[in-house]
Amino acid sequence: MKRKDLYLFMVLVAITISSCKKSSSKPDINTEPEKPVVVEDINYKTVANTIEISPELEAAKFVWQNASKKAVTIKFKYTADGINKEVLVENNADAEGAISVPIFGLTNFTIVVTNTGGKAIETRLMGILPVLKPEVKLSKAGWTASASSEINSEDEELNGAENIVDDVTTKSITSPKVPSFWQSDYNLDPIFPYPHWLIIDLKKDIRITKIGLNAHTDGSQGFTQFKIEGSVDGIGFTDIAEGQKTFNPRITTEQNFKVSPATPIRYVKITLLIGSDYPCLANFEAYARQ
Ligand SMILES: [Ca+2]
Repeated sequence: MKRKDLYLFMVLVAITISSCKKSSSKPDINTEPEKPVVVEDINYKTVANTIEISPELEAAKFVWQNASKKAVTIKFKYTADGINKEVLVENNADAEGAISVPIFGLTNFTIVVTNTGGKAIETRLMGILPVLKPEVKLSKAGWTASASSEINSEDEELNGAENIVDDVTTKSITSPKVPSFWQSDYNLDPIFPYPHWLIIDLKKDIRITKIGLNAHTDGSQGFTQFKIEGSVDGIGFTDIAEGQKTFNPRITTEQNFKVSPATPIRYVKITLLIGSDYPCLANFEAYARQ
């Protein structure tokens, strides 16, 4: 064999051996030993199956049975006042357990049960409307109100914002035949523009459920569209009535609007969006469950 041929022969042999090596290599085998399966006591499931919910006055009551008295941990997760909350019953071995969770409206709970120290969980979903206190009209004693503008001069008329938080029967000092009312400033030129607003200070945080508004006796001096906002500090306001509302300025009896603030609030803001050039409002009321 010539040197060149010998060289080619050697290369071919090398390639063959190399490819043989590859084809004969064994596949990887996972030799890690299997972890032993720990079967958890099913007491957490047994307890979860006994949980019952019932309504109480501004609360949800939960009861459960734990005949074995082996400790369980139960988590009640829910949302209230727009905040995710959790009530934890830890390491509980009561044969008959019970807990009341304060709520103020329809509430959905996610209940998670584990053996104390265990890893397996059992979940239950339950919703309930608590027993609610009766809705009552609040006393306005001490309440104050301010406005984006007002007519409040002895030389003209006394139609300041405070006239919406006096008693609904109180007459206007400068127009004694009609109930007292607020009016936006009509002296500016051009006229003071929309939106106009009124802020009522309830002086303490209240979970109000409804407001009432009475129009001024002159239906041509009113507004038709407005929005209702609430605040805890008088600075940051958020919608509490799901958007724009319609008001009839020709109805002097109380017109009611449901509100649902995420938390108890101290300030209510009425923002007038559409209406006559210098609108009036005679009265404001608020309601809560007490
Ligand atoms: Ca009034």
